[in-house]
Amino acid sequence: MSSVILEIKENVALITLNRPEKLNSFNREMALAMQKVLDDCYTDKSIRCVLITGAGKGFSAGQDLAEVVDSEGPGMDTILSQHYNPIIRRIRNMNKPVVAAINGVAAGAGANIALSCDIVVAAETASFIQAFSKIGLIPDSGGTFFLPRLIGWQKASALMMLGEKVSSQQAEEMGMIYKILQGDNFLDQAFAIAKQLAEMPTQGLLLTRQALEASFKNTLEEQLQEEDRLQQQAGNTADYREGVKAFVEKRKPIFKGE
Ligand code: LHQ
Repeated sequence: MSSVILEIKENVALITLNRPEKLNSFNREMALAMQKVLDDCYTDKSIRCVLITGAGKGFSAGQDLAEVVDSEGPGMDTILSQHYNPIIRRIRNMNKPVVAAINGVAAGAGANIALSCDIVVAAETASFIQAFSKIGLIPDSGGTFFLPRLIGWQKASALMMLGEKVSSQQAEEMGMIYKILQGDNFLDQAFAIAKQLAEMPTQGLLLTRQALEASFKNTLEEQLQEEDRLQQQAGNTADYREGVKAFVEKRKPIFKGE
């Protein structure tokens, strides 16, 4: 069985991290498989939303620690540049929205891969751990970028230094994730969100991501100009024309992601 499974249905790509006996921790093979699957999602025009989840009881426990103590395993000089950074870049540059469905514990790089997604939803039993400090490492996979922006510097600093486990309820309260999906049909509910996004104007969603990213480095004046520039691009899409036309004609729009 592959360590990363890709299933495509109803224009949604469901990516399942699949080493459940190791809490879906990443070894080199799995990191490269994840990159390949993300590339496939990028190039497949029929896919309009990507949904990432984990098999079994966890989402991902981050790096497979057995691999880093193996003398044959990848060295510290390659793990980030060859394994995790390419995954984070692929998620952030994905040409469709990316949703993380956190089904259980998300630790280390597993937690930060989750936080790099556009929307993060979690099961009631999920949890998040910046586990790096406990083994003498710094948070990676974009964690030092995303976490302070999501929950503020102080909380990020404490969670990263103490390595405390955060429940999905705490994560929702502090704004680390979008929300908890209550009940036992967690993946179905997460899939429904992904399907909703897959039916929306994809280009507008991507331009929204771009505007949000730009806002962290811009002044208000620069951001107003950026919104103007991006809105003109959005206004040039076929989906915008369809959205307005459907509203005026009092019917449901049919968006094509163009
Ligand atoms: C694991 C792992 C794991 C292998 C559970 N590896 N087997 C970047 C640069 C370079 C080097 C290193 O890494 C990085 C990026 C990183 O991600 S660093 C952070 C690495 N991750 C961690 O430190 C987390 C380690 N895991 C844990 O602390 C716990 O497993 C958590 C809190 C995630 C879950 O605890 P439990 O729910 O109690 O599960 P468990 O500990 O019993 O784990 C279940 C099995 O999974 C167990 O195997 P076993 O054969 O004993 O049943 C664990 O050994 C295995 N596993 N995490 N990262």
